[in-house]
Amino acid sequence: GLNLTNIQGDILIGMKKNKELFFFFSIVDPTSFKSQLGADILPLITSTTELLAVSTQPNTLVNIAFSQRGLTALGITDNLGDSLFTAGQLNDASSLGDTTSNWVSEFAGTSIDGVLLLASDTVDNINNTLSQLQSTLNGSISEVYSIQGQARPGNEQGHEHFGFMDGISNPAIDGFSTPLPGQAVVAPGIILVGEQGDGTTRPSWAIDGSFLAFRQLEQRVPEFNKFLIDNALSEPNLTVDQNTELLGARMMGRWKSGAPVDLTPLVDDPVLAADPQRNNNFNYTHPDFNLATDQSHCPFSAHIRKTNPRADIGGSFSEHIIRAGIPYGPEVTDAEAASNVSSTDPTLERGLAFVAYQANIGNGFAFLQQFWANNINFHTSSVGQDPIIGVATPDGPRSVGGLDPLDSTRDITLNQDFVISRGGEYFFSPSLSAIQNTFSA
Ligand code: N7H
Repeated sequence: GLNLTNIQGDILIGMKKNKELFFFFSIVDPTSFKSQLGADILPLITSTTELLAVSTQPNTLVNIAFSQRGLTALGITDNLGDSLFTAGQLNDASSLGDTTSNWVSEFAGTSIDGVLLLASDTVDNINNTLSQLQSTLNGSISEVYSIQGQARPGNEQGHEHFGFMDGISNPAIDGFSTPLPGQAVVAPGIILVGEQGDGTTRPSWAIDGSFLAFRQLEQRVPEFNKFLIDNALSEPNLTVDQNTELLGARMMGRWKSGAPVDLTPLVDDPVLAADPQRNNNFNYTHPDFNLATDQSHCPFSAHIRKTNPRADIGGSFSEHIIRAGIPYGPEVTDAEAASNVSSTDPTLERGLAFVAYQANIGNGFAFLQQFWANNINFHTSSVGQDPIIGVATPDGPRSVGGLDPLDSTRDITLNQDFVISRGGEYFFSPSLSAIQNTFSA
């Protein structure tokens, strides 16, 4: 079995708190930082074992990860064997389809050495732990940038800013978690470096670490809502509101409740959505159904089908990630809702603080974004990009096929992108023993 006391908690099961702070830092004094990391910070790092039992969870959960720049600052010269990590995310921006003028300057700069992830039920708890860490570190690191993530309020808890329930589908790790019906099962080495299934040569200390792909993904919610209204579908037995919801559900592959359109194509089913035995138990095949041509249940371009094509590509493949993101930013204001336009006030920016773990970034997050979501010919010629996370090319607006169940040959043109990358960074989340023996030594 896996050494769960050695693996940082966020990787396999997610910290899953209502508040999470991403504190991006630069290392100012490597020598002091190293001794503080081993002596004072390491005891605060939450392992998978601690996270698994509510009774052993501290008030504030803490994880830490380092960029290549951070490794270099600490004098760690071993090659981790992941070229995208080594080069940093800014060098990957054009492959990902990003417009770097949209990047926040701190991600486009070169001073981020690492990130602290602090998660808790309250922002007060997080701030107390952060003050404690900062007084311990006594100036050996400095803040470059931070993002305060928070679950949405009330009934929207667990839903991202477009309104869809998130966090339903992640792969199960072979030998660690019992798969729910329909859940993909992957070898541990797809997520954890150095474990069975990781085909790359790594320094021995890197075992049980994982690469963390962080992305600040802005969501233009009023514009998304307006687009759904303007392009509402025309299923005969549905109301205009239901046809509006249907378009969003087909773009996502799930209803806002989380119910998969593959199982309930024309009406939402909140009971199905809430049932973990059923809400992920589909693979786009149906009896007497042509998997290669039939989009009546789920469009080929739907976000969840693009990013996890299940039986479309044979059901067993290694391009999987574990997602552990959280929304950031406030709710849509009345003024934004009335104008159908996102405010330019930076304090009103909202989106997803996206976190993906994998043992190989080029086979994980970057693969899903570049070769599946952004690729108009995946998994079938000319289906168009992922309508949620695809990116318009300079040639103009993009169109997406298969969204209209009454006419699957019809393309719907997206007048703009509703998710805008504000950049990010690639990090390595080391095991607790590596923090002790390699990062602190
Ligand atoms: Fe996506 N969303 O809320 O709209 N995502 N995602 N994602 N996503 C998923 O099944 C969303 C993004 C994946 O196993 C759901 O748990 C938003 C990126 C994968 O069937 C919802 C953004 C990448 C899955 C969203 C965003 C992915 C998935 C359904 C950006 C990778 C699992 C809930 C702002 C490159 C698919 C669920 C499966 C599911 C949303 C980004 C990947 C609702 C808003 C960048 C692999």
